Amino acid sequence: MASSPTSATTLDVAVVGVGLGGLYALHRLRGMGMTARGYEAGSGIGGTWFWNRYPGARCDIESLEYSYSFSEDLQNEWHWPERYATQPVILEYINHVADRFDLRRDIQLNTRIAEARFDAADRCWTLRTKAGEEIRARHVIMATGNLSTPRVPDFQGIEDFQGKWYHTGLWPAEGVDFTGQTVGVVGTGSTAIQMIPRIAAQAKHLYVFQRTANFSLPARNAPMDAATEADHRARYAERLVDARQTAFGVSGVPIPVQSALAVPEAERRANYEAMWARGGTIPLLNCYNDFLVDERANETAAEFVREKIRGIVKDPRTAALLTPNDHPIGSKRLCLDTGYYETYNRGNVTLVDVRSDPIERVTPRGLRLTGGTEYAVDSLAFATGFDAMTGALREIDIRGAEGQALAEAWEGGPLTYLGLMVAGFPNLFMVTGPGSPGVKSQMIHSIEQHVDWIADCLAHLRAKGLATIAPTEQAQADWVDHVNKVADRTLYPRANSWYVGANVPGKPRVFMPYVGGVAAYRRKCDEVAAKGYAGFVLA
Ligand code: N01
Repeated sequence: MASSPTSATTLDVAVVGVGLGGLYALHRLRGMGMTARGYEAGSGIGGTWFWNRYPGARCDIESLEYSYSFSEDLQNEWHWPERYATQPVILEYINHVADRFDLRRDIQLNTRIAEARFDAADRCWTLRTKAGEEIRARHVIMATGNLSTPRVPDFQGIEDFQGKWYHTGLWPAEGVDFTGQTVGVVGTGSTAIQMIPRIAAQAKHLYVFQRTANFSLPARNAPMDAATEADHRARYAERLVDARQTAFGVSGVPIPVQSALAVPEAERRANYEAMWARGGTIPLLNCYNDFLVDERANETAAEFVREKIRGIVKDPRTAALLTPNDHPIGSKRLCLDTGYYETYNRGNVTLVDVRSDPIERVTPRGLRLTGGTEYAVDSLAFATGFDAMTGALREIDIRGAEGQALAEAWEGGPLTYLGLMVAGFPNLFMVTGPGSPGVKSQMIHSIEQHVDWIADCLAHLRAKGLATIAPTEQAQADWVDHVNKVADRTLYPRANSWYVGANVPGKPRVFMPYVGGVAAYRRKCDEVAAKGYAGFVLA
Protein backbone atom coordinates (compact mmCIF):
# COMPACT_ATOMS: atom_id res chain seq x y z
CA MET A 1 0.00 0.00 0.00
CA ALA A 2 1.22 3.52 -0.74
CA SER A 3 2.36 5.53 2.24
CA SER A 4 0.04 8.14 3.64
CA PRO A 5 0.51 11.65 2.25
CA THR A 6 2.22 13.96 4.74
CA SER A 7 0.05 16.42 6.65
CA ALA A 8 1.45 19.16 4.40
CA THR A 9 -0.08 17.50 1.33
CA THR A 10 -3.39 18.88 0.13
CA LEU A 11 -5.21 16.39 -2.04
CA ASP A 12 -7.41 17.51 -4.89
CA VAL A 13 -10.03 15.05 -3.67
CA ALA A 14 -10.54 12.87 -0.60
CA VAL A 15 -12.88 9.99 -1.28
CA VAL A 16 -14.64 8.63 1.79
CA GLY A 17 -15.59 4.98 1.43
CA VAL A 18 -14.19 2.51 -1.08
CA GLY A 19 -17.11 0.43 -2.20
CA LEU A 20 -18.24 0.40 -5.81
CA GLY A 21 -18.73 4.19 -5.75
CA GLY A 22 -15.43 5.21 -4.18
CA LEU A 23 -13.48 2.81 -6.36
CA TYR A 24 -14.88 4.24 -9.58
CA ALA A 25 -14.32 7.79 -8.30
CA LEU A 26 -10.64 7.00 -7.73
CA HIS A 27 -10.35 5.61 -11.24
CA ARG A 28 -12.02 8.64 -12.86
CA LEU A 29 -10.03 11.18 -10.87
CA ARG A 30 -6.74 9.45 -11.60
CA GLY A 31 -7.61 9.62 -15.29
CA MET A 32 -8.03 13.39 -14.94
CA GLY A 33 -4.62 13.79 -13.35
CA MET A 34 -6.07 14.71 -9.97
CA THR A 35 -4.53 13.66 -6.67
CA ALA A 36 -7.17 11.58 -4.96
CA ARG A 37 -7.10 9.13 -2.11
CA GLY A 38 -9.75 6.76 -0.81
CA TYR A 39 -10.30 6.23 2.92
CA GLU A 40 -12.04 3.01 3.86
CA ALA A 41 -13.18 1.97 7.34
CA GLY A 42 -13.06 -1.74 6.51
CA SER A 43 -10.00 -3.92 6.36
CA GLY A 44 -10.82 -4.51 2.70
CA ILE A 45 -12.56 -2.65 -0.11
CA GLY A 46 -16.07 -3.44 -1.32
CA GLY A 47 -18.41 -1.57 1.04
CA THR A 48 -21.77 -3.35 1.14
CA TRP A 49 -20.21 -6.41 -0.47
CA PHE A 50 -17.41 -6.48 2.08
CA TRP A 51 -19.65 -6.38 5.14
CA ASN A 52 -22.80 -8.29 4.15
CA ARG A 53 -21.47 -11.85 4.26
CA TYR A 54 -24.60 -13.50 5.63
CA PRO A 55 -25.60 -16.90 4.20
CA GLY A 56 -27.36 -16.55 0.87
CA ALA A 57 -26.18 -12.97 0.20
CA ARG A 58 -26.31 -12.27 -3.48
CA CYS A 59 -27.34 -9.45 -5.76
CA ASP A 60 -30.97 -9.34 -6.82
CA ILE A 61 -30.11 -7.61 -10.11
CA GLU A 62 -28.73 -9.86 -12.83
CA SER A 63 -24.92 -9.97 -12.96
CA LEU A 64 -24.66 -8.88 -16.58
CA GLU A 65 -26.42 -5.64 -15.58
CA TYR A 66 -24.89 -5.26 -12.13
CA SER A 67 -21.37 -4.51 -13.26
CA TYR A 68 -19.31 -1.47 -14.18
CA SER A 69 -19.83 -0.12 -17.67
CA PHE A 70 -16.89 2.27 -17.83
CA SER A 71 -14.62 -0.29 -19.46
CA GLU A 72 -15.89 -2.61 -22.15
CA ASP A 73 -12.63 -4.59 -21.85
CA LEU A 74 -13.41 -5.21 -18.18
CA GLN A 75 -16.94 -6.30 -19.05
CA ASN A 76 -15.67 -8.66 -21.73
CA GLU A 77 -12.88 -10.16 -19.63
CA TRP A 78 -14.97 -10.87 -16.58
CA HIS A 79 -17.16 -13.95 -16.50
CA TRP A 80 -20.08 -14.01 -14.10
CA PRO A 81 -20.70 -17.66 -13.21
CA GLU A 82 -24.39 -17.29 -12.35
CA ARG A 83 -27.41 -15.27 -13.41
CA TYR A 84 -27.28 -13.51 -10.01
CA ALA A 85 -23.86 -13.19 -8.42
CA THR A 86 -23.13 -14.22 -4.84
CA GLN A 87 -21.51 -11.84 -2.36
CA PRO A 88 -18.09 -13.61 -2.55
CA VAL A 89 -18.07 -13.38 -6.34
CA ILE A 90 -19.02 -9.68 -6.33
CA LEU A 91 -16.31 -8.99 -3.76
CA GLU A 92 -13.83 -10.85 -5.97
CA TYR A 93 -14.94 -8.70 -8.94
CA ILE A 94 -14.45 -5.48 -6.95
CA ASN A 95 -10.97 -6.59 -5.92
CA HIS A 96 -10.22 -7.54 -9.51
CA VAL A 97 -11.20 -4.02 -10.61
CA ALA A 98 -8.91 -2.48 -7.98
CA ASP A 99 -5.98 -4.57 -9.27
CA ARG A 100 -6.85 -4.30 -12.96
CA PHE A 101 -6.81 -0.49 -12.76
CA ASP A 102 -4.00 -0.33 -10.17
CA LEU A 103 -6.14 1.58 -7.68
CA ARG A 104 -4.84 0.13 -4.42
CA ARG A 105 -1.98 2.60 -4.13
CA ASP A 106 -4.57 5.35 -3.64
CA ILE A 107 -6.54 3.48 -0.98
CA GLN A 108 -6.03 3.57 2.77
CA LEU A 109 -7.84 0.77 4.60
CA ASN A 110 -8.80 0.53 8.29
CA THR A 111 -9.38 4.28 8.28
CA ARG A 112 -12.69 5.63 9.52
CA ILE A 113 -13.29 9.31 8.85
CA ALA A 114 -14.76 10.86 12.00
CA GLU A 115 -14.82 14.58 11.13
CA ALA A 116 -14.82 16.83 8.10
CA ARG A 117 -14.55 20.63 8.41
CA PHE A 118 -14.58 23.23 5.69
CA ASP A 119 -12.28 26.17 6.19
CA ALA A 120 -13.93 29.03 4.31
CA ALA A 121 -10.83 31.24 4.32
CA ASP A 122 -8.64 28.48 2.96
CA ARG A 123 -11.41 26.97 0.81
CA CYS A 124 -10.24 23.55 1.89
CA TRP A 125 -11.61 20.58 3.78
CA THR A 126 -9.81 19.05 6.75
CA LEU A 127 -10.78 15.49 7.52
CA ARG A 128 -9.84 13.77 10.73
CA THR A 129 -9.74 10.00 11.06
CA LYS A 130 -10.88 8.15 14.15
CA ALA A 131 -7.19 7.47 14.89
CA GLY A 132 -6.48 11.23 14.75
CA GLU A 133 -4.81 11.53 11.34
CA GLU A 134 -5.55 14.79 9.48
CA ILE A 135 -6.14 14.94 5.75
CA ARG A 136 -6.51 18.13 3.75
CA ALA A 137 -8.42 18.13 0.48
CA ARG A 138 -9.95 20.74 -1.83
CA HIS A 139 -12.93 18.52 -2.49
CA VAL A 140 -14.54 15.60 -0.71
CA ILE A 141 -16.59 12.83 -2.29
CA MET A 142 -18.74 10.97 0.20
CA ALA A 143 -19.09 7.47 -1.22
CA THR A 144 -20.30 6.17 2.11
CA GLY A 145 -23.20 4.06 0.85
CA ASN A 146 -26.88 4.05 1.64
CA LEU A 147 -27.14 0.84 3.59
CA SER A 148 -23.91 0.95 5.54
CA THR A 149 -25.02 1.75 9.08
CA PRO A 150 -26.39 -1.55 10.43
CA ARG A 151 -29.12 -1.20 13.00
CA VAL A 152 -30.03 -3.61 15.78
CA PRO A 153 -33.25 -2.51 17.47
CA ASP A 154 -32.79 -1.17 21.00
CA PHE A 155 -33.95 -4.36 22.69
CA GLN A 156 -33.18 -4.43 26.39
CA GLY A 157 -31.13 -7.32 27.68
CA ILE A 158 -29.02 -7.98 24.61
CA GLU A 159 -25.82 -7.72 26.64
CA ASP A 160 -27.00 -10.59 28.87
CA PHE A 161 -27.83 -12.97 26.01
CA GLN A 162 -25.86 -16.15 26.61
CA GLY A 163 -25.81 -17.32 23.02
CA LYS A 164 -24.18 -15.58 20.06
CA TRP A 165 -25.85 -12.82 18.12
CA TYR A 166 -25.10 -11.31 14.74
CA HIS A 167 -26.29 -8.50 12.48
CA THR A 168 -26.37 -9.44 8.80
CA GLY A 169 -24.54 -6.24 7.86
CA LEU A 170 -21.59 -7.11 10.12
CA TRP A 171 -21.47 -10.84 9.49
CA PRO A 172 -18.27 -12.64 10.58
CA ALA A 173 -15.89 -13.16 7.67
CA GLU A 174 -15.22 -16.74 8.75
CA GLY A 175 -18.95 -17.55 8.50
CA VAL A 176 -21.20 -19.10 11.14
CA ASP A 177 -22.05 -22.78 11.44
CA PHE A 178 -25.59 -23.17 12.78
CA THR A 179 -25.57 -26.98 12.58
CA GLY A 180 -27.52 -28.49 15.47
CA GLN A 181 -28.57 -25.08 16.81
CA THR A 182 -31.89 -23.44 17.50
CA VAL A 183 -31.70 -20.10 15.72
CA GLY A 184 -33.85 -16.97 15.77
CA VAL A 185 -33.94 -14.62 12.78
CA VAL A 186 -35.48 -11.21 13.41
CA GLY A 187 -36.79 -9.47 10.31
CA THR A 188 -38.26 -10.47 6.96
CA GLY A 189 -36.79 -7.89 4.54
CA SER A 190 -34.68 -8.63 1.45
CA THR A 191 -31.76 -9.79 3.58
CA ALA A 192 -33.73 -12.18 5.79
CA ILE A 193 -35.57 -13.58 2.78
CA GLN A 194 -32.23 -14.53 1.20
CA MET A 195 -30.83 -15.90 4.43
CA ILE A 196 -33.76 -17.85 5.94
CA PRO A 197 -33.76 -20.79 3.47
CA ARG A 198 -30.03 -21.23 4.02
CA ILE A 199 -30.18 -21.21 7.81
CA ALA A 200 -33.25 -23.46 7.80
CA ALA A 201 -31.29 -26.06 5.84
CA GLN A 202 -28.58 -26.08 8.51
CA ALA A 203 -30.19 -25.40 11.88
CA LYS A 204 -31.96 -27.85 14.15
CA HIS A 205 -34.81 -25.38 14.44
CA LEU A 206 -35.38 -21.90 13.08
CA TYR A 207 -37.76 -19.32 14.51
CA VAL A 208 -38.49 -16.42 12.18
CA PHE A 209 -39.76 -13.33 14.00
CA GLN A 210 -41.87 -11.41 11.50
CA ARG A 211 -43.34 -7.96 12.06
CA THR A 212 -44.37 -7.19 8.48
CA ALA A 213 -44.96 -9.69 5.70
CA ASN A 214 -43.15 -8.81 2.48
CA PHE A 215 -43.73 -9.52 -1.20
CA SER A 216 -41.06 -11.73 -2.71
CA LEU A 217 -40.64 -13.12 -6.22
CA PRO A 218 -38.61 -16.14 -7.35
CA ALA A 219 -35.11 -15.34 -8.62
CA ARG A 220 -34.82 -18.44 -10.81
CA ASN A 221 -31.08 -18.29 -10.41
CA ALA A 222 -29.07 -20.54 -12.71
CA PRO A 223 -25.56 -20.96 -14.06
CA MET A 224 -24.76 -18.23 -16.59
CA ASP A 225 -26.19 -19.11 -19.95
CA ALA A 226 -23.39 -18.89 -22.55
CA ALA A 227 -25.70 -17.59 -25.29
CA THR A 228 -27.14 -14.87 -23.02
CA GLU A 229 -23.64 -13.77 -22.06
CA ALA A 230 -22.48 -13.71 -25.68
CA ASP A 231 -25.53 -11.74 -26.75
CA HIS A 232 -25.05 -9.25 -23.93
CA ARG A 233 -21.44 -8.69 -24.93
CA ALA A 234 -22.29 -8.33 -28.62
CA ARG A 235 -24.89 -5.63 -27.91
CA TYR A 236 -23.18 -4.04 -24.98
CA ALA A 237 -23.14 -0.40 -26.12
CA GLU A 238 -26.75 -0.62 -27.27
CA ARG A 239 -27.78 -2.07 -23.91
CA LEU A 240 -26.15 0.77 -22.04
CA VAL A 241 -28.10 3.34 -24.04
CA ASP A 242 -31.20 1.24 -23.40
CA ALA A 243 -30.69 1.16 -19.64
CA ARG A 244 -30.43 4.94 -19.54
CA GLN A 245 -33.96 5.32 -20.95
CA THR A 246 -35.57 3.23 -18.23
CA ALA A 247 -36.85 3.93 -14.74
CA PHE A 248 -34.44 1.62 -12.90
CA GLY A 249 -31.35 1.66 -15.12
CA VAL A 250 -31.68 -1.95 -16.22
CA SER A 251 -31.69 -2.93 -19.91
CA GLY A 252 -33.52 -5.75 -21.66
CA VAL A 253 -36.94 -4.92 -20.24
CA PRO A 254 -39.33 -2.97 -22.47
CA ILE A 255 -40.52 0.36 -21.08
CA PRO A 256 -44.17 -0.27 -20.15
CA VAL A 257 -46.75 1.80 -22.01
CA GLN A 258 -50.01 0.18 -20.95
CA SER A 259 -52.12 0.34 -17.80
CA ALA A 260 -52.67 -2.94 -15.97
CA LEU A 261 -56.35 -2.07 -16.04
CA ALA A 262 -56.48 -1.69 -19.81
CA VAL A 263 -56.00 -5.36 -20.59
CA PRO A 264 -58.43 -8.28 -20.12
CA GLU A 265 -57.90 -10.21 -16.91
CA ALA A 266 -56.87 -13.43 -18.67
CA GLU A 267 -54.17 -11.63 -20.65
CA ARG A 268 -52.91 -9.82 -17.55
CA ARG A 269 -52.72 -13.04 -15.63
CA ALA A 270 -50.85 -14.79 -18.42
CA ASN A 271 -48.41 -11.91 -18.40
CA TYR A 272 -47.86 -12.18 -14.63
CA GLU A 273 -47.41 -15.94 -14.93
CA ALA A 274 -44.77 -15.39 -17.61
CA MET A 275 -42.91 -12.90 -15.41
CA TRP A 276 -43.15 -15.22 -12.38
CA ALA A 277 -41.67 -18.01 -14.50
CA ARG A 278 -38.95 -15.72 -15.89
CA GLY A 279 -37.75 -14.69 -12.43
CA GLY A 280 -36.48 -11.34 -11.12
CA THR A 281 -38.28 -8.29 -9.85
CA ILE A 282 -37.67 -5.86 -12.71
CA PRO A 283 -39.70 -7.80 -15.35
CA LEU A 284 -42.81 -7.86 -13.16
CA LEU A 285 -42.44 -4.22 -12.13
CA ASN A 286 -42.22 -3.31 -15.81
CA CYS A 287 -45.29 -5.23 -16.99
CA TYR A 288 -47.54 -2.19 -16.85
CA ASN A 289 -46.97 1.51 -16.42
CA ASP A 290 -49.22 2.19 -13.44
CA PHE A 291 -48.30 -0.35 -10.74
CA LEU A 292 -46.64 2.25 -8.64
CA VAL A 293 -49.17 5.03 -9.14
CA ASP A 294 -52.59 3.39 -9.24
CA GLU A 295 -53.85 1.36 -6.32
CA ARG A 296 -56.21 -0.76 -8.40
CA ALA A 297 -53.52 -1.59 -10.95
CA ASN A 298 -51.15 -2.42 -8.13
CA GLU A 299 -53.69 -4.68 -6.49
CA THR A 300 -53.87 -6.91 -9.60
CA ALA A 301 -50.18 -7.81 -9.19
CA ALA A 302 -50.34 -7.89 -5.38
CA GLU A 303 -53.20 -10.37 -5.45
CA PHE A 304 -51.39 -12.51 -8.02
CA VAL A 305 -48.40 -12.83 -5.67
CA ARG A 306 -50.64 -13.43 -2.64
CA GLU A 307 -52.27 -16.34 -4.48
CA LYS A 308 -48.82 -17.76 -5.22
CA ILE A 309 -47.91 -17.58 -1.52
CA ARG A 310 -51.14 -19.35 -0.55
CA GLY A 311 -50.39 -21.96 -3.21
CA ILE A 312 -46.88 -22.65 -1.93
CA VAL A 313 -47.25 -22.54 1.86
CA LYS A 314 -49.13 -25.60 3.10
CA ASP A 315 -50.16 -24.47 6.57
CA PRO A 316 -53.01 -21.97 6.06
CA ARG A 317 -52.23 -19.99 9.23
CA THR A 318 -48.59 -19.57 8.23
CA ALA A 319 -49.62 -18.71 4.67
CA ALA A 320 -51.99 -16.04 5.99
CA LEU A 321 -49.24 -14.53 8.13
CA LEU A 322 -46.83 -14.49 5.19
CA THR A 323 -49.35 -12.76 2.93
CA PRO A 324 -48.66 -9.02 2.77
CA ASN A 325 -51.73 -6.85 3.02
CA ASP A 326 -50.59 -3.55 4.46
CA HIS A 327 -48.66 -2.00 1.60
CA PRO A 328 -48.83 -1.89 -2.20
CA ILE A 329 -46.51 -4.32 -3.98
CA GLY A 330 -43.23 -2.59 -4.91
CA SER A 331 -43.76 0.30 -2.47
CA LYS A 332 -41.18 -1.40 -0.26
CA ARG A 333 -38.16 -2.89 -1.96
CA LEU A 334 -39.57 -5.95 -3.74
CA CYS A 335 -37.67 -9.00 -2.50
CA LEU A 336 -36.18 -11.80 -4.56
CA ASP A 337 -35.76 -15.29 -3.22
CA THR A 338 -34.76 -18.85 -3.80
CA GLY A 339 -37.17 -21.12 -1.98
CA TYR A 340 -38.27 -18.58 0.65
CA TYR A 341 -41.97 -19.44 0.94
CA GLU A 342 -41.22 -23.17 0.48
CA THR A 343 -38.99 -23.01 3.57
CA TYR A 344 -42.08 -22.65 5.78
CA ASN A 345 -43.19 -26.13 4.72
CA ARG A 346 -40.19 -27.59 6.58
CA GLY A 347 -40.81 -29.19 9.94
CA ASN A 348 -37.95 -27.26 11.56
CA VAL A 349 -39.19 -23.74 10.77
CA THR A 350 -41.68 -21.73 12.82
CA LEU A 351 -42.99 -18.31 11.86
CA VAL A 352 -43.65 -16.11 14.89
CA ASP A 353 -45.92 -13.10 14.46
CA VAL A 354 -44.35 -10.20 16.31
CA ARG A 355 -46.81 -7.70 14.87
CA SER A 356 -49.62 -8.89 17.15
CA ASP A 357 -47.24 -9.78 19.98
CA PRO A 358 -44.08 -7.62 19.69
CA ILE A 359 -40.64 -8.56 20.93
CA GLU A 360 -40.35 -7.15 24.45
CA ARG A 361 -36.72 -7.92 25.20
CA VAL A 362 -33.77 -10.20 24.80
CA THR A 363 -33.37 -12.60 27.72
CA PRO A 364 -30.27 -14.65 28.62
CA ARG A 365 -31.92 -17.59 26.80
CA GLY A 366 -33.50 -15.92 23.80
CA LEU A 367 -36.35 -13.54 23.01
CA ARG A 368 -39.42 -12.73 25.07
CA LEU A 369 -42.56 -11.32 23.54
CA THR A 370 -44.83 -8.77 25.20
CA GLY A 371 -47.42 -11.50 25.81
CA GLY A 372 -44.88 -13.39 27.95
CA THR A 373 -43.88 -16.20 25.58
CA GLU A 374 -40.15 -16.82 25.59
CA TYR A 375 -38.31 -18.43 22.67
CA ALA A 376 -35.06 -20.06 23.75
CA VAL A 377 -32.40 -19.98 21.03
CA ASP A 378 -28.69 -20.69 20.71
CA SER A 379 -28.08 -17.86 18.25
CA LEU A 380 -29.88 -14.73 17.10
CA ALA A 381 -29.46 -13.23 13.63
CA PHE A 382 -30.74 -9.70 13.28
CA ALA A 383 -31.75 -8.94 9.69
CA THR A 384 -33.18 -5.67 10.94
CA GLY A 385 -31.78 -3.35 8.31
CA PHE A 386 -29.90 -0.08 8.38
CA ASP A 387 -30.11 3.57 9.28
CA ALA A 388 -30.53 4.02 5.56
CA MET A 389 -29.40 6.83 3.29
CA THR A 390 -28.49 9.36 5.96
CA GLY A 391 -26.95 7.17 8.70
CA ALA A 392 -23.38 7.00 7.39
CA LEU A 393 -23.22 10.74 6.66
CA ARG A 394 -24.73 11.75 9.97
CA GLU A 395 -22.21 9.58 11.81
CA ILE A 396 -19.39 11.81 10.53
CA ASP A 397 -19.17 15.22 12.18
CA ILE A 398 -19.40 17.26 8.98
CA ARG A 399 -19.20 21.05 9.35
CA GLY A 400 -19.92 23.45 6.50
CA ALA A 401 -18.73 26.91 5.50
CA GLU A 402 -20.16 28.58 8.59
CA GLY A 403 -19.37 25.79 10.99
CA GLN A 404 -22.89 24.36 10.78
CA ALA A 405 -23.29 20.61 11.33
CA LEU A 406 -24.77 18.50 8.55
CA ALA A 407 -26.58 16.41 11.17
CA GLU A 408 -28.37 19.58 12.37
CA ALA A 409 -29.07 20.83 8.85
CA TRP A 410 -30.74 17.44 8.23
CA GLU A 411 -32.59 17.23 11.53
CA GLY A 412 -35.94 17.33 9.74
CA GLY A 413 -34.75 15.00 6.98
CA PRO A 414 -32.07 15.23 4.29
CA LEU A 415 -31.90 18.38 2.15
CA THR A 416 -29.88 18.15 -1.06
CA TYR A 417 -29.70 19.53 -4.55
CA LEU A 418 -29.94 16.59 -6.98
CA GLY A 419 -28.79 14.27 -4.21
CA LEU A 420 -25.28 15.44 -5.13
CA MET A 421 -24.55 18.43 -2.87
CA VAL A 422 -25.89 20.32 0.15
CA ALA A 423 -26.28 24.10 0.46
CA GLY A 424 -23.69 25.53 2.86
CA PHE A 425 -21.26 22.63 2.30
CA PRO A 426 -19.04 23.70 -0.61
CA ASN A 427 -17.03 21.12 -2.54
CA LEU A 428 -18.66 18.23 -0.67
CA PHE A 429 -20.20 15.76 -3.09
CA MET A 430 -22.29 12.66 -2.45
CA VAL A 431 -22.55 9.54 -4.58
CA THR A 432 -26.15 8.25 -4.75
CA GLY A 433 -27.18 10.59 -1.95
CA PRO A 434 -30.72 11.18 -0.68
CA GLY A 435 -32.74 13.04 -3.31
CA SER A 436 -31.18 10.98 -6.12
CA PRO A 437 -32.62 7.79 -7.65
CA GLY A 438 -29.61 5.75 -6.43
CA VAL A 439 -31.36 3.21 -4.23
CA LYS A 440 -34.30 3.01 -6.63
CA SER A 441 -32.06 1.94 -9.49
CA GLN A 442 -29.37 -0.49 -10.51
CA MET A 443 -26.81 0.98 -8.12
CA ILE A 444 -23.75 0.74 -10.35
CA HIS A 445 -25.62 2.57 -13.11
CA SER A 446 -26.32 5.45 -10.72
CA ILE A 447 -22.87 5.35 -9.15
CA GLU A 448 -21.24 5.79 -12.54
CA GLN A 449 -23.60 8.59 -13.53
CA HIS A 450 -22.98 10.48 -10.29
CA VAL A 451 -19.22 10.03 -10.35
CA ASP A 452 -19.08 11.10 -14.00
CA TRP A 453 -21.14 14.19 -13.22
CA ILE A 454 -18.89 15.07 -10.26
CA ALA A 455 -15.72 14.45 -12.29
CA ASP A 456 -17.00 16.67 -15.13
CA CYS A 457 -17.90 19.33 -12.59
CA LEU A 458 -14.38 19.23 -11.11
CA ALA A 459 -12.92 19.47 -14.62
CA HIS A 460 -15.11 22.50 -15.26
CA LEU A 461 -13.93 24.21 -12.06
CA ARG A 462 -10.33 23.50 -12.97
CA ALA A 463 -10.72 24.75 -16.52
CA LYS A 464 -12.32 27.99 -15.31
CA GLY A 465 -9.85 28.48 -12.48
CA LEU A 466 -12.63 28.29 -9.88
CA ALA A 467 -12.14 27.01 -6.34
CA THR A 468 -15.60 26.27 -4.96
CA ILE A 469 -19.07 25.08 -5.87
CA ALA A 470 -22.15 24.84 -3.65
CA PRO A 471 -25.88 24.80 -4.38
CA THR A 472 -28.06 27.78 -3.58
CA GLU A 473 -30.65 27.38 -0.82
CA GLN A 474 -33.34 28.09 -3.41
CA ALA A 475 -32.20 25.42 -5.87
CA GLN A 476 -32.02 22.93 -3.00
CA ALA A 477 -35.48 23.83 -1.69
CA ASP A 478 -36.95 23.53 -5.20
CA TRP A 479 -35.33 20.13 -5.71
CA VAL A 480 -36.50 18.78 -2.34
CA ASP A 481 -39.99 20.02 -3.18
CA HIS A 482 -39.82 18.29 -6.58
CA VAL A 483 -38.59 15.02 -5.03
CA ASN A 484 -41.54 15.09 -2.62
CA LYS A 485 -44.09 15.96 -5.31
CA VAL A 486 -42.88 13.12 -7.53
CA ALA A 487 -43.06 10.69 -4.60
CA ASP A 488 -46.52 11.91 -3.62
CA ARG A 489 -47.83 11.03 -7.06
CA THR A 490 -46.83 7.41 -6.40
CA LEU A 491 -47.75 4.69 -3.94
CA TYR A 492 -44.25 4.60 -2.42
CA PRO A 493 -44.97 6.79 0.61
CA ARG A 494 -47.77 4.40 1.65
CA ALA A 495 -45.33 1.84 3.00
CA ASN A 496 -43.47 1.98 6.29
CA SER A 497 -40.13 1.39 4.63
CA TRP A 498 -36.56 2.52 5.08
CA TYR A 499 -37.23 4.86 2.13
CA VAL A 500 -39.13 6.98 4.70
CA GLY A 501 -36.91 6.08 7.65
CA ALA A 502 -39.76 4.12 9.27
CA ASN A 503 -37.46 1.40 10.60
CA VAL A 504 -35.57 3.82 12.86
CA PRO A 505 -37.69 5.07 15.75
CA GLY A 506 -37.59 8.88 15.90
CA LYS A 507 -36.21 9.34 12.39
CA PRO A 508 -38.21 12.04 10.56
CA ARG A 509 -40.65 10.54 8.09
CA VAL A 510 -39.42 11.95 4.80
CA PHE A 511 -39.43 10.14 1.49
CA MET A 512 -35.71 10.18 0.64
CA PRO A 513 -35.08 8.74 -2.84
CA TYR A 514 -36.01 10.44 -6.13
CA VAL A 515 -38.50 8.18 -7.88
CA GLY A 516 -38.83 10.01 -11.19
CA GLY A 517 -36.55 7.37 -12.77
CA VAL A 518 -32.93 7.43 -13.89
CA ALA A 519 -33.73 8.78 -17.37
CA ALA A 520 -35.45 11.94 -16.10
CA TYR A 521 -32.82 12.40 -13.42
CA ARG A 522 -29.91 12.13 -15.85
CA ARG A 523 -31.58 14.66 -18.16
CA LYS A 524 -31.92 17.08 -15.26
CA CYS A 525 -28.30 16.65 -14.14
CA ASP A 526 -27.03 17.11 -17.71
CA GLU A 527 -29.21 20.17 -18.20
CA VAL A 528 -27.91 21.74 -14.97
CA ALA A 529 -24.31 21.21 -16.12
CA ALA A 530 -25.02 22.45 -19.65
CA LYS A 531 -26.42 25.67 -18.19
CA GLY A 532 -23.13 26.35 -16.43
CA TYR A 533 -24.21 24.53 -13.25
CA ALA A 534 -27.56 26.23 -12.83
CA GLY A 535 -28.61 26.37 -9.19
CA PHE A 536 -25.01 26.34 -7.97
CA VAL A 537 -22.75 29.19 -6.95
CA LEU A 538 -19.26 28.82 -8.41
CA ALA A 539 -16.47 31.00 -7.07
O1 N01 B 1 -33.53 -4.50 5.88
P1 N01 B 1 -35.07 -3.99 5.88
P2 N01 B 1 -32.81 -5.55 4.94
N1 N01 B 1 -38.98 -6.00 15.69
O2 N01 B 1 -35.06 -2.68 6.59
C1 N01 B 1 -37.63 -5.94 10.78
C2 N01 B 1 -30.96 -4.05 0.21
N2 N01 B 1 -30.63 -5.43 -0.02
O3 N01 B 1 -31.43 -5.69 5.43
O4 N01 B 1 -40.87 -4.20 8.05
C3 N01 B 1 -39.26 -6.84 14.70
O5 N01 B 1 -35.66 -4.06 4.52
C4 N01 B 1 -38.41 -5.13 9.78
O6 N01 B 1 -39.80 -5.17 10.06
P3 N01 B 1 -40.77 -3.98 9.52
C5 N01 B 1 -32.36 -3.77 -0.29
O7 N01 B 1 -32.41 -2.50 -0.88
C6 N01 B 1 -30.27 -5.75 -1.27
O8 N01 B 1 -33.62 -6.76 4.76
O9 N01 B 1 -40.04 -2.69 9.82
N3 N01 B 1 -38.83 -6.70 13.45
C7 N01 B 1 -38.01 -5.81 8.49
O10 N01 B 1 -38.71 -7.01 8.28
C8 N01 B 1 -33.14 -3.83 1.00
O11 N01 B 1 -34.37 -3.18 0.93
C9 N01 B 1 -29.96 -7.02 -1.56
O12 N01 B 1 -42.00 -4.17 10.25
C10 N01 B 1 -38.05 -5.65 13.18
C11 N01 B 1 -36.54 -6.14 8.75
O13 N01 B 1 -36.36 -6.14 10.15
C12 N01 B 1 -32.17 -3.22 1.94
O14 N01 B 1 -30.93 -3.78 1.58
C13 N01 B 1 -30.06 -8.01 -0.59
C14 N01 B 1 -37.70 -4.72 14.18
C15 N01 B 1 -35.61 -5.11 8.14
O15 N01 B 1 -35.80 -5.08 6.76
C16 N01 B 1 -32.41 -3.48 3.40
O16 N01 B 1 -32.80 -4.84 3.55
C17 N01 B 1 -30.44 -7.66 0.68
C18 N01 B 1 -38.21 -4.92 15.47
N4 N01 B 1 -37.94 -4.06 16.47
C19 N01 B 1 -30.72 -6.37 0.95
N5 N01 B 1 -36.91 -3.78 13.60
C20 N01 B 1 -29.52 -7.33 -2.93
O17 N01 B 1 -29.74 -8.37 -3.40
C21 N01 B 1 -36.79 -4.11 12.31
N6 N01 B 1 -37.47 -5.25 12.05
C22 N01 B 1 -28.80 -6.30 -3.74
